[in-house]
Amino acid sequence: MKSNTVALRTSGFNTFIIFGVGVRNNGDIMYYSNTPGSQDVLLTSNGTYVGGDALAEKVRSFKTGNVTGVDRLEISMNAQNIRNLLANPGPSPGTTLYRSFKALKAAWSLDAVNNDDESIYDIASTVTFAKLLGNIGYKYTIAPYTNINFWNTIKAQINSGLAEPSLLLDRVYLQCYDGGARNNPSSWQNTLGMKVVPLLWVTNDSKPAYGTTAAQARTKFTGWNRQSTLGGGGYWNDYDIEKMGLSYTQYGDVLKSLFP
Ligand SMILES: *[C@@H]1O[C@H](CO)[C@@H](O)[C@H](O)[C@H]1NC(C)=O
Ligand SMILES: *[C@@H]1O[C@H](CO)[C@@H](O)[C@H](O)[C@H]1NC(C)=O
Ligand SMILES: CC(=O)N[C@H]1CO[C@H](CO)[C@@H](O)[C@@H]1O
Repeated sequence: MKSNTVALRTSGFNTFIIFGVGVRNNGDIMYYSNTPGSQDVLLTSNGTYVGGDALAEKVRSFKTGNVTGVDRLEISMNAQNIRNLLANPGPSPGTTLYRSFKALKAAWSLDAVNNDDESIYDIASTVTFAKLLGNIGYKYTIAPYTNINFWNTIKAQINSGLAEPSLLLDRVYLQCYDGGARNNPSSWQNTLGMKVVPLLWVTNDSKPAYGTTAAQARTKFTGWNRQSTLGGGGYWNDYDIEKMGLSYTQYGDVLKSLFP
């Protein structure tokens, strides 16, 4: 909500994951601010977009602004309320849940929904929800830090019967910081049978020990990419880049040069 959108879209990145939205117990979607200086915004109400034109314009500008490298926008969410809503009233196109995601996709010109479940891990509802999103036209991605068996199971079920380039679960972003600091992208790639995109945390004052300068990120991505070819690389998160006075261009250049 507060980010420098021009710097973001002109610094070499091709995908943004907007963190984080959540589904309320009635199926409405909320955009949680997570940062000082902005407030939660209700994005959909009873299946209609109510997040405002200014915010929609801002999000759409990532892909449409004059000079941009961005061709993919994702929203990131957890699994709160999904199991209950899929049990009642269910996954049909008439439900508020379905209509909410359809309305938000149109308003924000979204390409994918990212599942950042870090606690619920319910296989059946996760797979059903991914397929619901696929019916609306979204791609589905995950951002695990642990529990590889869960992710491998849902990946197999979500992509069952599908092949490149039509995979529904088409990207894996792997947290390689904080709880996922010991993750090795190569071993996740072996288990999942698909490429992963490791994420590093930029220099920050929240958990400084996990901070990574652009130069350190280059070293890490290079080492992993040598072990087995990665699907790309990425960072958590843009708020820290601005707060810490870091350079989008420096972090973006690392990705452009290693993953052209
Ligand atoms: C919610 O939307 C549906 C479909 O447009 C409509 O039939 C219903 O009246 C709405 N409910 C409320 C409380 O506005
Ligand atoms: C787009 O941006 C470039 C570089 O800043 C500028 O030269 C050009 O005039 C702009 N085009 C439009 C249509 O605004
Ligand atoms: C690796 C790194 O740059 N970590 C930084 C994270 O943020 C804190 C606070 O500014 C720095 O002290 C660390 O050096």
